Amino acid sequence: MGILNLTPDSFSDGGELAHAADAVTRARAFVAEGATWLDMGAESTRPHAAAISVQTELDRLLPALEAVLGAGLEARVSVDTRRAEVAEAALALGAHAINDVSALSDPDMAPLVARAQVPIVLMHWAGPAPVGGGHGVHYASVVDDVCAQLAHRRDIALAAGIARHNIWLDPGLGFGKGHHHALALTRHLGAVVALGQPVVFGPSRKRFLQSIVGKPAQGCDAATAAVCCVAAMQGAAVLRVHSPGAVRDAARVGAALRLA
Ligand code: HH2
Repeated sequence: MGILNLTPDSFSDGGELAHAADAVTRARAFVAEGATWLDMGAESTRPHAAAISVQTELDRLLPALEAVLGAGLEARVSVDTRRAEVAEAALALGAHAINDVSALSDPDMAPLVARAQVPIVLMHWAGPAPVGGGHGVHYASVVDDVCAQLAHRRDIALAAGIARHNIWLDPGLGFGKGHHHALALTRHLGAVVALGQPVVFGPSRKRFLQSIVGKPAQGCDAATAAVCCVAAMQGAAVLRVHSPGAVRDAARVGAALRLA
């Protein structure tokens, strides 16, 4: 899954896709590199990102989404939003899935997705500290706690009428998790897979990788590929990354190792 951030302020690629045509160019390149999903988001979740209105999110998202959907690419498109109003507009344009980092915080999201019969990613996000932060969030065991909370969100989605196969789970690396939490969730991703839903894994260029390899975000695609291999080996279904070409072979190796 290739990330298309339509934001001026995302932590690794903010401002790169200012026009719909830029999004189409990058989407086409991602598909040529092997991406089968494109994830389009218009609100950054990095620490201290400015809060934006629904209208600003729609204004950034819809022209680019329409252009990407109309480009005839061999890929499906998910929309990264926590707002049902934005999700509804995106689904009306033809988006194929919703990626909700807040796991149904908007009460209108679950009924909307149930009616639309599309996949929704429910991501784990503990506490107020988003990407890169884990300070102040206490876990008895990060793996057990994340699994229990994801299972709970899955049950809420099921009760709202979302089909089981349309509920995808994501441990939410960086969202209320520090370095060691990210490593533990990567090493033990199989526990999330064992919940029985498709698992999305989003380590791309995140701070735990930056600190391991001592490089800024843009220098972390090889490190991203390394952890994606480990995730694929444990059965991750979708790898959400900024550089799908760098990750595709690593994911294939991981998937092959899983069968060895
Ligand atoms: N991470 C980010 C945003 N959305 N969605 C899922 N399902 N999983 C993730 O790990 C995830 C996500 C943060 O990364 P990015 O989109 O690159 O940054 P920003 O939030 O600054 O736009």
